[in-house]
Amino acid sequence: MIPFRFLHAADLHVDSPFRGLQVLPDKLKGEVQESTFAAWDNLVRLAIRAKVDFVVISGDLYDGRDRSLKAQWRLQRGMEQLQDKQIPVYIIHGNHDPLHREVKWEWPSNVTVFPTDKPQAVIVPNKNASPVAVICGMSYADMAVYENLAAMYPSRPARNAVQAWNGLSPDEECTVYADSVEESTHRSQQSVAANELFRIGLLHGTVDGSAEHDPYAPCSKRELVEKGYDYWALGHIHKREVLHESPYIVYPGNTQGRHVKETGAKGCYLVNVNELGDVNLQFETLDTVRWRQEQIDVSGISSLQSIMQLLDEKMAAWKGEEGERLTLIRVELTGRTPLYASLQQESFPEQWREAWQAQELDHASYEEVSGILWPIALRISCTPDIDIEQWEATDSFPGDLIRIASQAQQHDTAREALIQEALETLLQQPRLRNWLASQSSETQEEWVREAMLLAVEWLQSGVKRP
Ligand SMILES: [Mn+2]
Repeated sequence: MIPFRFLHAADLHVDSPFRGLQVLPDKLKGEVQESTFAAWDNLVRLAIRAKVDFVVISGDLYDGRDRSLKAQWRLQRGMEQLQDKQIPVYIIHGNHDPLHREVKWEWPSNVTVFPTDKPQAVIVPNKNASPVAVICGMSYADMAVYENLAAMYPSRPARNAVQAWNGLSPDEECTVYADSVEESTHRSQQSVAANELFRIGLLHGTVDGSAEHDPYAPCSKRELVEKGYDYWALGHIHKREVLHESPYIVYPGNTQGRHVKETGAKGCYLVNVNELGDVNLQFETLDTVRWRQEQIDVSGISSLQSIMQLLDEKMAAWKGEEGERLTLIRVELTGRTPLYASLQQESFPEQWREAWQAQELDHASYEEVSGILWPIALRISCTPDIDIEQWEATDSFPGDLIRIASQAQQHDTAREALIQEALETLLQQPRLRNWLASQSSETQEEWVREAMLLAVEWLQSGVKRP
């Protein structure tokens, strides 16, 4: 086998709208909105710098079914830069950017888009025009695909493609992309054997189900292992994961995080294949804006000032870790604390957040946003410094309160009655009434719990401990 290297990326979601970040100052908002484009530019630069033989992209290049012109134009520009360096790109489309009838976009000749009706195989040459791999892929035609597409992939992609390459007609189970075979005359003169080719499957879909994601193109890991490919280049799940080695089954994750649940470094894999067909994976970051979620345990801390100080120390340390990249962070305070009521009452989260934000903007120069660590939220998930179980067992007013609250948490009718009674005056307002009706029972349970904790803590300051 001839050694070669390629980039495997997926889920670029170029031109993601980043709704819900309207509250950001303009210069940060601009950086965030540009980030999916910038990650693409970084991918193109990396491919050129690493001198890869080709690039594969496993779906969701665009964020929306109706690709914006701006997104198409930026992708086009990158593809042209890759073309200048003779780097081919192999693409499938996914659930966010299906290849529907209205899509009319002419890519430069280095780009191969796999069709929607059935999988196709393409023989891929390295920089010296020697065939090194066969890639098999297929695109979505619709936004929701519930069929098992993997089942349609041929189990002998190399043999089929090689037959076509060598001028023989391929088996029925898979069509071969004719362009790659015919376009270059010096290539078609080489004869090639199937066992010399590295087999890559491009698939956008869900392996072994996952409650968090739309179950598009579901299949099992076992099924992929048994198909007889060397590398499954997957897309769809935005969290990077190597599901299997030998054969490799890989989700590279998205190239740029798009909200606070998509935390940590984002990028793609640089895949090196040696003469024995052994695979070496190297993760390369591409993101320009990073998301982070952190927890701080404040139990044992006795003043708001000390909590402030601890927050500042932690933030400074995280800022150091992130370096030059704009980072958006959500911080959560946890632990049992006597400051519970103060943290709830004194709009502590808003005050701290605003103070830190002002300081970050102060340090940033006019258009420069590098190195900013921007708190988007400070969430208080602490519990008061009281022993709920001990109180609950007592014949006291706090004991009664805890028992009523736990009844209301467990039983829908009891909770509704309690909330109706407590919010009677507010419920005169039709809009508030509608809003209340739209809240989930989990949210309402949380209200009851928080109200109970707060009330018991207030009472405790005036009542003797049991
Ligand atoms: Mn996606």
